[in-house]
Amino acid sequence: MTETWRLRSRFAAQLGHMYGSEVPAYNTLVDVTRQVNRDFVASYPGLENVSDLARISAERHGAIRLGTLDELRDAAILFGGFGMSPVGYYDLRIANPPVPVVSTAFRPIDPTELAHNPFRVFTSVLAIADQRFFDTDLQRRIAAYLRRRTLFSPELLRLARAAHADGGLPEPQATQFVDAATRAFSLGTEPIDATWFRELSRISPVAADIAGQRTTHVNHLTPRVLDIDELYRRMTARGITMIDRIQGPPRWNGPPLLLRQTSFRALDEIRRFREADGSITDGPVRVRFGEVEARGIALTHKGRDIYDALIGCTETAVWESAFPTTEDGLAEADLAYFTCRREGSTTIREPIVYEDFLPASAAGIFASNLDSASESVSDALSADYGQDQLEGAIGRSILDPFELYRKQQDASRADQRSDP
Ligand code: OOG
Ligand code: NI
Repeated sequence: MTETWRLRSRFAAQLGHMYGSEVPAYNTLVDVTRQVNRDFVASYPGLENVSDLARISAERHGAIRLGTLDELRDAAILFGGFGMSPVGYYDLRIANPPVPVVSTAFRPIDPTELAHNPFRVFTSVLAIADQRFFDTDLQRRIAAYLRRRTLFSPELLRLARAAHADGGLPEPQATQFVDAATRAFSLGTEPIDATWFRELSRISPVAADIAGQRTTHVNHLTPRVLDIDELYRRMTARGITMIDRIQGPPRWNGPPLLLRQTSFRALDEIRRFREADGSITDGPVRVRFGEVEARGIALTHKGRDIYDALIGCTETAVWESAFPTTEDGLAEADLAYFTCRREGSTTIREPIVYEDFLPASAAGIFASNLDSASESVSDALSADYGQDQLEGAIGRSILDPFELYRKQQDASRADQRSDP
């Protein structure tokens, strides 16, 4: 029996292998990330207490984009087979700039499972029925196009259900499951309908990426780096043009908070198109990119409110006056989550690493990697794509990240008290 977490780490590794062959700059990014992490750990002995380098080196998040709530339901079944549950609801339609999607992230939630392999996938669904982005005629045509495609085969979903029910799969099903799941996210090779794709691209590049072709694909795969400023410098020194900034707070004189991310645009990928006259042509499509992230402490609601109020601010001094610059200070002010552990007669406090995403960075990452600047938004009434609708499609609730961190913190405190 291959246990769930082993299926998950094989899936993450195989996706990385596939993505690296599709987007070679990803391999460079992973190499540089590994070097930066090694150098960082070498210069800060004792870091193993904060997070484990082996976990960090294997750590990735992927991003995928789906067309419908039915496709989301199938994705939830697929990821369920890898022990990944939906956590967090992100409405990127109200982000700045607006993106016509709503999202959740599938990830392991149990601390032991996270320690084994924390693979997570940011999963977005096109808000087709939202009139602010798409008029009625286009909505109808997008929906008709998407109805005719199947992203995840019945056989793949059957394996996922079995893996979920049994906590893993025996061979050869385990290999079949991982292979088929990986293939479901490979870049399509069938010719793209040129007229349809170009029409959608003019209205919404995100819609073209999602609903302009018969398959989905990994949009990016993101390694975790311990010093993102250093990574940014080294990638730039290698001649790779990064987006103009690192999303998130500036580097400051305190512990890393939540998430900082940056990215570079992948090169054009040559895809085949079927023109209106039936001829096949080659053309560039440029939607995939390389992203990298640094993860810090999970903030409480109280901490997050301060963070959100400051997020546009790049002045280190402002951050340092709004937040305590030590872990002790953050803990005492109830701004961040920690677990505690007894070692001999002393209690050691450890920050809980943020495992989730941020709507502002997510929208920024979407937008910074599109050809045209932004989506056109009218002020027509918004169709609802609330959390409850996503939950209805998936058939289970979407977990609240704050609750997960709080429970983890409470559980470690309760262990302390019951320890003799
Ligand atoms: C997802 C963007 C969100 C992140 O790291 O915030 C994301 C996408 O581009 O599809 O991956
Ligand atoms: Ni990402």
